[in-house]
Amino acid sequence: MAFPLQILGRHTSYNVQKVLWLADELSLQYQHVEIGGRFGGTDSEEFLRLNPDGKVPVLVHHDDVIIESNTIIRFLADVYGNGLWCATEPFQRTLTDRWLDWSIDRLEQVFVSVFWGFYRTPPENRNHDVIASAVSDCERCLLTLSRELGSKPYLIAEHPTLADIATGVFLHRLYTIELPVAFPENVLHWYQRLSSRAPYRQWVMSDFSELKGRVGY
Ligand SMILES: N[C@@H](CCC(=O)N[C@@H](CS)C(=O)NCC(=O)O)C(=O)O
Repeated sequence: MAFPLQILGRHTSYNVQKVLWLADELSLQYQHVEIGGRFGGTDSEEFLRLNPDGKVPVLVHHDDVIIESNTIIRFLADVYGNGLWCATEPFQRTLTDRWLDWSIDRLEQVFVSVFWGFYRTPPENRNHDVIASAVSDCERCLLTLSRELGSKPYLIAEHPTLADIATGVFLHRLYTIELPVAFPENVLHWYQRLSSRAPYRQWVMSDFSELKGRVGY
């Protein structure tokens, strides 16, 4: 029998990690299928029928197909989260939504410049000026997060929400890619708090070394 909940996508993708992290926080039963990257499969007709963009993650929930990582985590939080991961009241909801938007519009952009420019590019092809400028951009984003964290344990509440998932998924790689990226104290403590959560350790802190020097998917 097909699983009512399937998560499709390689676990080394930070976008897939957001979904796996939340699914485990919610103690959901699901089937995880590794697709994309070295596993291939994103250009098959079957997969393109699920996501015409050929990207992971994809969530199959009964007969519904949901794509885009932030849309998927919003959906899971709405259906299974009991209001803990994302509020339903319109104003309260903006407090998580704006971090989800910011994570794509700002943090992911600068993270990708560092991660692809440095980690996924072979040393002889790296452009050090571009990398240095991308690291400064990342550090500015970490300062933004630091200001929001203030003395709070998580971004918008005393407990983690979707805001922490959409942004916190980038921290581990930024902290461990052998390139000095300055972590403000608040952000470091937040990263340590996230690291104490089993789903973060299992998915976000998983080995990503197969991506080193790998310029294609
Ligand atoms: N905005 C999309 C981006 C999806 C995306 O670019 N996924 C990448 C992995 S992070 C992908 O599918 N790459 C092709 C592959 O892994 O084969 C989302 O948030 O889900």
